[in-house]
Amino acid sequence: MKLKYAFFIVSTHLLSLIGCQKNETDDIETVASATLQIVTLNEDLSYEVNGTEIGIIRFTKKEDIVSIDLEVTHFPEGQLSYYHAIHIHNGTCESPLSHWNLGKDLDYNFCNVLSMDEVWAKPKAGDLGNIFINDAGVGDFSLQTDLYTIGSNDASDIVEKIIYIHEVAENFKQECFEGHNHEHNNKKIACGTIELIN
Ligand SMILES: [Cu+2]
Repeated sequence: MKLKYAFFIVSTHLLSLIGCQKNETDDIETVASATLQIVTLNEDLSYEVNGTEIGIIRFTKKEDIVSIDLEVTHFPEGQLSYYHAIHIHNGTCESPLSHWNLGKDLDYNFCNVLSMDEVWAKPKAGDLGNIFINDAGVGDFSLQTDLYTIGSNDASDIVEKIIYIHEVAENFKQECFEGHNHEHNNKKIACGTIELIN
């Protein structure tokens, strides 16, 4: 009888342990990522993704917040020791289209839209910011936002959008406050397609 009771205690304890673990996995964030590869411009103005990986960007969603972490480890020579703009674009790496703007047309401006209770301060929803790449070709960038979702299949979903890292930095704040029309020709360096992981 005693032994049976002990077994009961142990097994309920085990069950509650399993229960705990399950609760933790229920909490598990949705994750997406893109591997960034160097692109070259073709004569017909399409791009070729050349297979040289320079880094990875991860998107992790927990509750309503998406954390973005970009790690660059092998930026190409000749582009080092300065800042580079990072954008989310529509289209494909081979045929990139305009900046992704959360399903809104490009006239819609996100400068004063709130992200995490602070103004986004960048014209397009797909304007992530600038990453500093050091002289070893290494850099990282991170950002959190409640504007994006992962795998929701609606206008805020970043899955299947593309990430582009450009040659030079952009002054997003100035673009916001001077009625600036975003018509840069900022050379494209590396691209990746955002894919759902779980
Ligand atoms: Cu871009």
